[in-house]
Amino acid sequence: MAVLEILEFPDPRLRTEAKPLARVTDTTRTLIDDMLETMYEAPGIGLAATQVNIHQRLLVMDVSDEKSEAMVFINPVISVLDEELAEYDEGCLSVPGFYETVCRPRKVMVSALNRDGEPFTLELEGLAAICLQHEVDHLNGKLFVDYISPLKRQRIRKKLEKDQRQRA
Ligand code: QAP
Ligand code: CO
Repeated sequence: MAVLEILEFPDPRLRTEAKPLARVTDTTRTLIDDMLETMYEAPGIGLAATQVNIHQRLLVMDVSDEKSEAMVFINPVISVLDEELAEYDEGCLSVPGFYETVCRPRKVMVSALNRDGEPFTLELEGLAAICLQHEVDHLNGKLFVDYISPLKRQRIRKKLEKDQRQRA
């Protein structure tokens, strides 16, 4: 297992649209295990392959308190079950140190493949529904900062660019 490097906003590679996986292989499962280790180590509740510069439609999350309920979604497809929106102060491992309120549908259905390549369908609400939508956005090259004001986004960009320069 390995902890992978996480891309940070405004890295243009975060804007890449991920491609569906044609099949789920041992290589996929190694990537899943590395992504879970990377997420738990951060620590975070969700991580999309895009964030570790792998442009495949794959994400992991664990919204449980005990951090004992790893979920894996390969080629996920979301449909909205309830148009009612829920507000949440979202963060992102690719936007470290910043949290902003985002509104998203509160209840969704997701169809995906599991780590064995078998299809499943699940209804999610609460934090799991929010997190899943946030992670699927990553696979489409979208970030939570795209939902906030351009002024706030610019402020975040400047601060992270400065942090990244100081580290380099
Ligand atoms: C996405 O985000 C999410 O700024 C997952 O300094 C978050 O795991 C979806 C993290 C909230 C819905 C609601 C963020 C860790 C982790 C930071 C994360 C940080 C350290 C974010
Ligand atoms: Co994120």
